[in-house]
Amino acid sequence: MYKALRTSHVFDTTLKLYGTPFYTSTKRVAIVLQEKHVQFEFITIDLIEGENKVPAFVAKQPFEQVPFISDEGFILYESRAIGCYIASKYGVRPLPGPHERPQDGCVV
Ligand SMILES: N[C@@H](CCC(=O)N[C@@H](CS)C(=O)NCC(=O)O)C(=O)O
Repeated sequence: MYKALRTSHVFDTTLKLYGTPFYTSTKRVAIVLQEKHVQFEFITIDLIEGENKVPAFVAKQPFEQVPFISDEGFILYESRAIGCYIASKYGVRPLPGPHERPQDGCVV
């Protein structure tokens, strides 16, 4: 019972990358994640099948594009902004800047 209660309060904190393999902007994000040694789950979105048009996707990414990330509930799109965020949050030497929170420095 105790274990069940505890596990029901465990949230999945793995960073998720939603993208389409072989697309440049998706690869850009994956490369930064690899370079910064960030574990992530890759969720393939089939653009040909229109998986970016379904309500569950649009609720997360209203412009219906990949890539985007979900990091502990924080959703960010635009591959260059994502790269900046990852480098700021997970880099050994974070990027310099006036922002205290990584997400504040990535507004596009
Ligand atoms: N500037 C964006 C470009 C994103 C983009 O153009 N994504 C394309 C695939 S590479 C897409 O999702 N297209 C689907 C659509 O627009 O319906 C970025 O760098 O992330």
